[in-house]
Amino acid sequence: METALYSVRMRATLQGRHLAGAERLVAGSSAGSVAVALVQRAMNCTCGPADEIHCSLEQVDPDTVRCLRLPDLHTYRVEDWREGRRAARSLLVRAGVRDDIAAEALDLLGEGAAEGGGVMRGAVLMDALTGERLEADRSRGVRVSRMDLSAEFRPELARLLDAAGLAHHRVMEALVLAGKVLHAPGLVAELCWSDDPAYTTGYVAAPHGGYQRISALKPSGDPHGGRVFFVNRGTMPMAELVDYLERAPVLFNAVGRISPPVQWVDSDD
Ligand code: WAQ
Ligand code: MG
Repeated sequence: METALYSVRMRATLQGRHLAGAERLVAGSSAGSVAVALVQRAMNCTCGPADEIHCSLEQVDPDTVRCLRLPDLHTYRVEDWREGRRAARSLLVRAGVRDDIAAEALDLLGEGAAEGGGVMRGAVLMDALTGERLEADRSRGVRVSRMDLSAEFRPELARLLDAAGLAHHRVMEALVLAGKVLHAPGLVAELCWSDDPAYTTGYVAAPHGGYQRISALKPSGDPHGGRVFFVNRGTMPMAELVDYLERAPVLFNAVGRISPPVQWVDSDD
């Protein structure tokens, strides 16, 4: 690759409370318009408008970019958020998270994982076997950035998601974020649902399971949400893992399999 790339990051707050954030990795020629679009999104936020918006652009050496393939996408339909959380718990256990730790993590996101019960700007980093929280700052958490779809691949993925009835921008963004997270060494699983009160679908991502959507992980109207990255602490120093998540540039240029939705069935395996 010969063109310069820019990491574009936006975060917006209202009275100090996290409202929205976004991260892109784009060619210099489109960095300006992408930055404007992210700032506009923060201004139009349904729970806003924000009273403080930070947008930063940083050049990234194109020779350091890894090109990767997106995970397979699955969708499980559940009756309600309670069944959704049971589904998430079993998918986390399947991925290698201890059962009681999975349950604790679900409660933690449900209550608000930041100090004082608010929504964190980034993710909780949790030991998959002890439940210990490893992130340095419990309000900021670990913020994954420097990942995106390649410019050539973006329209193709948009078409495929659209055909699958998944045109919402949240799906594409979460798929890209989970794609980067799943390539982190020592990463066992990711649990996520949005802090947007109107968006109840969430997911469990895992290296073998892929991006596993669950139609409801919280009741409609609930403003809590967040992410938990479960890690196997023996695999690599945590500082290196965090450095990969926050700094290593990754572009996706290939799609995984997109499966049609299926009903979740509880099982005891
Ligand atoms: N790095 C780490 N954590 C993040 C990041 C990031 N770049 N961005 C957001 N978070 C955390 C933060 O705590 C947010 O409060 C929380 O995740 C939720 O962020 O397939 O929209 O942007 O239908 O609200 C998932 C399902 C949607 C999509 C997730 O998350 C689908 C979503 P949001
Ligand atoms: Mg949000």
